[in-house]
Amino acid sequence: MFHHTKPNGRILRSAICVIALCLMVSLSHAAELAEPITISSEHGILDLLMIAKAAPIQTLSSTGWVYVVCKRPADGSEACPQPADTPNYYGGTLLHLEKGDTLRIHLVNQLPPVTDSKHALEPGHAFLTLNPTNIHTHGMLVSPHSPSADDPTYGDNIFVLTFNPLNGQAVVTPHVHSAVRYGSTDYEIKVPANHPSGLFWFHPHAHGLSLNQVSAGLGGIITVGKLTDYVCKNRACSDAVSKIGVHHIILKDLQVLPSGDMQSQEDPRFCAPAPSQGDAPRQGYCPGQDNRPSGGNNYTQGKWYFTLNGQPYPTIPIRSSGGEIWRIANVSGSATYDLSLWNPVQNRDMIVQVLSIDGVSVSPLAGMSDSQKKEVSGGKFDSEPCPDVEAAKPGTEEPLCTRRVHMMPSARIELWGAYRDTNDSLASAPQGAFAVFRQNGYQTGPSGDNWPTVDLARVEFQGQFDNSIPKALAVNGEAVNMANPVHLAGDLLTANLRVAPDPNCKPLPPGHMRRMFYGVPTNNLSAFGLAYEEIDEKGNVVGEPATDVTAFDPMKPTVCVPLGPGNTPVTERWQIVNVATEDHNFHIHQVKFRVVTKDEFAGTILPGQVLGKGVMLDNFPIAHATGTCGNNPPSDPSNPISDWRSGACISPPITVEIPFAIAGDFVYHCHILEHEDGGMMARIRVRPTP
Ligand SMILES: [Cu+2]
Repeated sequence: MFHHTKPNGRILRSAICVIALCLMVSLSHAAELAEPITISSEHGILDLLMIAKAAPIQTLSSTGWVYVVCKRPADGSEACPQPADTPNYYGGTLLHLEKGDTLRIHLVNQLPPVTDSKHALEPGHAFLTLNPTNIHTHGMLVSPHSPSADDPTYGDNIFVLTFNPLNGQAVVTPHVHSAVRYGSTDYEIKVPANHPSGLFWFHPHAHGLSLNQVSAGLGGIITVGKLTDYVCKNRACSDAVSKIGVHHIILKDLQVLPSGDMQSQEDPRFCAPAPSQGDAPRQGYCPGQDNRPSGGNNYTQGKWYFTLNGQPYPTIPIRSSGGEIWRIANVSGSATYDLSLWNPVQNRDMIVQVLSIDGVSVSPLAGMSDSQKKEVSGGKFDSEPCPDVEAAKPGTEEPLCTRRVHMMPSARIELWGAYRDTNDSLASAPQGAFAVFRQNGYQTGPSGDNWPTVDLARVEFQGQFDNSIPKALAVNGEAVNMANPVHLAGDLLTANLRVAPDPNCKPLPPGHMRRMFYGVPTNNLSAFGLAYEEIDEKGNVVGEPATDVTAFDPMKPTVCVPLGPGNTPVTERWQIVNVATEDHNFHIHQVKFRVVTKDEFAGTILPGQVLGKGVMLDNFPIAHATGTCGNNPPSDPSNPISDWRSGACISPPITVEIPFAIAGDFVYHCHILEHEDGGMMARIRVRPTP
């Protein structure tokens, strides 16, 4: 849901932007997709200087906020060497780590004040205009530690804010809810030896400004280990990998106003959802529309860019005979992508193989129905059999294929695609064969947003088919290990023991579940919130039942989870219920979880036949409710939760199983950052056993 900004909403203007506008020329849209700037660890360490600042975006003729990243200068200076060709920092940097590495980040805040933040206008939130920031390593299974007497560093900890001293002194109110620092903050993040190889990302997590900072361009990706750690596990496949190309694809979007300034308080209604008949094809952006008739802003002559590594509508030539693996991350603040590879000659979306979801390689079992596969993937795609592949024996791993992927903000998915003929068989591409990598657009429910349709890239098939390429890649799935991360907990023992035990932190009784409601508070329809209750094995509420959702209270942890005996992982089941009439995106830090299928939950799946462990997620779409969900006047005692209990508001709960292995304080929230900033977040505490 989008809440209107004022029609004459203030816009970012900075000297740098004016200069950039004068100097910039529009770059060719036919540019070939470039890989992100990549910085790799050496000898087990990646020690970085990371400066968050405003910078021109030459590809988009505007200015964004970017991370300038380099290896930390030996002299301790807070400036990165300036290369002759200014790198496209907006596209996003790739940080490459190996398992067991240490990532050190000296984060410097040089951001300008934010002038269009919605939440800075709320009582007690003026400090947000100073644009404080921090950093989160999304999907990484690492400690969120706080500094201690002998270690001044932070782990993957969001309860710290770094202010730019040039922007002035913050008036600290309880809403700051974090350690307050000026200038810089040092992070040290140890990657466990048993961490999965895969694709992760990093972004700021300053509550109230997350949308602004991510939308303006602050975000990059992290890879752990090598693709060959999970692609592949047999000789035929390994031989083929060398013939397969790889691209890392960072999906970002930026709203550029008619003035040329970017808008950090992203407006989902910037463009019409789809082009009208006769409009030019939307290649890399959609044109702004005039929303004044409906009380919004006039974006005519503005452009909403949807880029790959910062490039609008690049060309992706597929030169390898084995096609390409695409490692895709949705680094948008709020946009949901519904992606496909459209073959205009065949008049359909091409089929591709799914290798990993949310940074963990998949190992689904044969014998699952297509609907079960959809369930365990969190509804991220509709699977279909991979072409020309013999059916696997039940109980063995089976490749996953699809034609469309649904990626809400923060989702990652790794795909293998190659040219295929009209039978979907791998084949040599005819001369001039191409496909369009497309955002098909998506409506996130009756009160949700209508994310626009945009063509993202032109994909040109040039490679000759090679018979040695297998019909499907044999994936060495790591998800099953992550479903019971006992080795990971062993790696993290020292970090976990730094956290003080809490005798008041009681384990959930066997068979009980925590239930989380996602919705809009009845007393504040412009906010977002969560509610909590515990249920027993029969589904009856234990203790205080949830009555209404409430916005984020950073000082009050909703849940405390003690680790198991000897600080081993402890697995809980949570029920997620969306009582809003728009989709949300459940995300929790410091863990991976699996979706428990309806059949497994109902006990119709035999023990030992647990299907879902082959897919582990860190975010998944929670589809909107239908029926009557609190659409009554506020004076009415009815609210979405009571409507859900009465059956008027229809929303089947989704059960997830979460193995907790990492101690500390962190959060779970909706990863549509407009919603997170609006309060759809809660604090969780995990404590070691004494
Ligand atoms: Cu949401």
